[in-house]
Amino acid sequence: MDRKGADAMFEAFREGRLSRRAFVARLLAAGATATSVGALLEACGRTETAPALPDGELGEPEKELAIYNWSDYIAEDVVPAFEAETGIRVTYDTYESNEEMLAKVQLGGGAYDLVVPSGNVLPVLTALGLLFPLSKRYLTNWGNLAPMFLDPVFDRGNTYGVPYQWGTTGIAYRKDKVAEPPGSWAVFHDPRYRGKMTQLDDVRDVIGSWLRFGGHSLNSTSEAELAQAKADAIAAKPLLAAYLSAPVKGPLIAGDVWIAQLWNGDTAQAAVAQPELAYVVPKEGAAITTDSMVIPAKAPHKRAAHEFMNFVLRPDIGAKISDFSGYGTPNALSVDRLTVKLPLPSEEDLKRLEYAVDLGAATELWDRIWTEIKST
Ligand code: N2P
Repeated sequence: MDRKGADAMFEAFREGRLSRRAFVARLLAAGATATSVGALLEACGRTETAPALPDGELGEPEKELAIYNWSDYIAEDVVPAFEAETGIRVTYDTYESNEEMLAKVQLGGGAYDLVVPSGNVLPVLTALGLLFPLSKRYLTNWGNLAPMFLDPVFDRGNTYGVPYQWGTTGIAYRKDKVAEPPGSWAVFHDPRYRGKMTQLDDVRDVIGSWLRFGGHSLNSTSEAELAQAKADAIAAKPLLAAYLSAPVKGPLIAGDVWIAQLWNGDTAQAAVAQPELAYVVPKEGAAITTDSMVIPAKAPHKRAAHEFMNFVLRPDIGAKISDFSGYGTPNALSVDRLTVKLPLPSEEDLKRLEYAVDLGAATELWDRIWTEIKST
């Protein structure tokens, strides 16, 4: 192999256009030893760090794919590029909460091939037998994922999910409308901003914020702590214009809402249109979330879903998605390509951030409290 050929091959491998298997085969054919191949893989940042996944054979990719994802969570040109490259026709629907998605997946027998639950919801789907285990053989770009996103507590061995994007829950605010940056969840008790504030329409984020405000874990199952969080949420309610998730971007941009509990990425998207928007993670701490791509057990196009997952795992595609969404990429090879730099969370960041986990039997108590908060 000449120098130019070798360079092109390395580039193709790094970009994810050449599979690990093909790359290794070509290196060996060119006379490389197993040890030097290992060293090269390491140098390319594509070593296998994840535990072994199941590896079922799924045949040829189907010609269709139905994706159900959070709203405003993908760059516009990603799906058309995937369709053009693979000839797979994609239908793409969106949701605003995990609960909305869960309800559809529970009801719909095979309506969707790929959905994107948050870390705390993935175990719920698996416990209900609603997910199909990944087939690693089709995820040739798997090695691009940063180690911190592998083998998460909510999906041991990455059996079901491919990390898609990560983000935090904080406070979006209009610099031109508020006296000082709202550095505490207490701002939602501040009568100066009556009617100009919103919290997310999200059971985990709202109750979680008030738990953190009270100095507790946002995964608390203590009745006393939850009772206090409920009281704090209800005290904030008369000051709120609404419980509103991603669609709050419009009112924030227009100036109808000044302070919103919101996710970092959606805030960044709104800030493109409204430079007066800023984002803060309150001092009491907040949620960090990884959303993962998973395949429903009844999905009719499982092989096509794997094709899409592998496409997203490409460094260029991962960067494109984050550049649009404002959320972080779990792809170690995408981070450097971002136009707006969003580094992986540091140790320091992680001290104030907490992952929501599945609440198990306490889910019912949380749901009851949420219903009471919303109906008060
Ligand atoms: C995209 C919202 C996805 C973030 N609009 C929720 N974790």
